[in-house]
Amino acid sequence: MPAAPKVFGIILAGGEGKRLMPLTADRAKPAVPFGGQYRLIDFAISNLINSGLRQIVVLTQYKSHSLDRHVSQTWRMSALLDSYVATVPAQQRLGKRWFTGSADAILQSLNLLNDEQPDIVIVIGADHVYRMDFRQMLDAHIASGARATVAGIRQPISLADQFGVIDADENGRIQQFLEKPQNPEGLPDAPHEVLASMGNYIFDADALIEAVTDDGEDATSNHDMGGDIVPYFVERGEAGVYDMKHNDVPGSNDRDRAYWRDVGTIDSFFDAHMDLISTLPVFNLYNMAWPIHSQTVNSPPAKFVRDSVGRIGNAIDSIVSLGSVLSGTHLERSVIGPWNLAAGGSTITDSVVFDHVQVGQGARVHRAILDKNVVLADRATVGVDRERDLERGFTVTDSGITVVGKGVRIEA
Ligand code: ADQ
Repeated sequence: MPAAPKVFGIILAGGEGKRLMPLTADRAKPAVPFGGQYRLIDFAISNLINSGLRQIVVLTQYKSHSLDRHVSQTWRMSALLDSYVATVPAQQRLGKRWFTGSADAILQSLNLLNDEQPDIVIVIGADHVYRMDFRQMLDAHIASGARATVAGIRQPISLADQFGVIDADENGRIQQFLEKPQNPEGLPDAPHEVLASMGNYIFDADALIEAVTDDGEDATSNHDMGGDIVPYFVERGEAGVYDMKHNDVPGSNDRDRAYWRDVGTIDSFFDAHMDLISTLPVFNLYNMAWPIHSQTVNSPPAKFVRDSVGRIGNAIDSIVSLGSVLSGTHLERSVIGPWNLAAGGSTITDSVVFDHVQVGQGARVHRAILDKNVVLADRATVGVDRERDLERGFTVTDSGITVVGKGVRIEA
């Protein structure tokens, strides 16, 4: 490995995100808005950029238009410095087929590696909220001599069936990797936890090319990074683990160091929003030593005013994005995206509101997620009566979060 290896970033962003429906009915999961003014993919790209990467591709497939538009508008880099964040759609380079899995997405994109000739490839997902300094993982990868390194983080054993579960020896070599197991063993020092794969990997470039090429010839494979490629390296004794507990991101504190949330379900997506708004947030958006970048929209500031009859517009324990106007509205424990308009006497509590939503006079929103362009008529309610929300065709989770899809009008 050269002293200063050339590193290339691949973000896997083609998955469907079925468990986030209806928020993914019309957009790819990495394009789902998060935290008012971000899209989920901004966390992955910001982490790579802050880690010094300058050549990054985003492999897209499912309903990629808004993802493509967001990345190309937000992440313009300098052609002069040969820096780019480029979306690359499925191009059917190896026959008339879409990406059959995340490993196939890389196999079908090997032309990108042939063009750039990197020494190292960092491959990450696009559906998590976290900060991570990949330079530290890269140093560990090189020092270990492993050809593939998987980032791991401790998670409750009850969630093991959503993750790849890592069993490593004392030197960090992975002995066993089980993708989404039903009944795994807990860790020796913590029986109620497992070491979960974060879906972030570092490979020696030649090893990755060999692995996805071999995998492409295996008719029994699902062509999945977690299910097939990681086990391929484990079988050869060439896979190491990088424990996220060692990752010390500049500017992080004891509360948000090693914060990581998979926001693949409505409940976890909602909970991650609540993590943003507590007074001492467990995920701190205001850490400017490791900024999370997003599109800078040319919008006026958020505004809080009394309505025509003097009702006060206010917000407590909330985030309100640019362009939103709260006129006589009481807002509490909520995250409000750009360009929303809420009218007098309305209340919005414990909720997540995307953008361009209108909330009428006296309307009430509680424990709800409202997608773009939702309209609540005057005195309409949502999230207050579970049965009524189900009757109206809204998604309601077991924990009682109501989700209203894009453009729906809710009558009183
Ligand atoms: P999952 O998240 O369930 O588990 P997957 O659905 O493959 O795995 O998604 C991983 C990433 O790949 C996502 O960003 C997704 O958008 C992308 N992706 C999926 N299919 C794709 C395709 N056909 N083309 C392009 N991109 C695609 C994974 C790992 C687990 C790990 C968890 C952590 O498999 O081992 O524990 O991530 O959340």
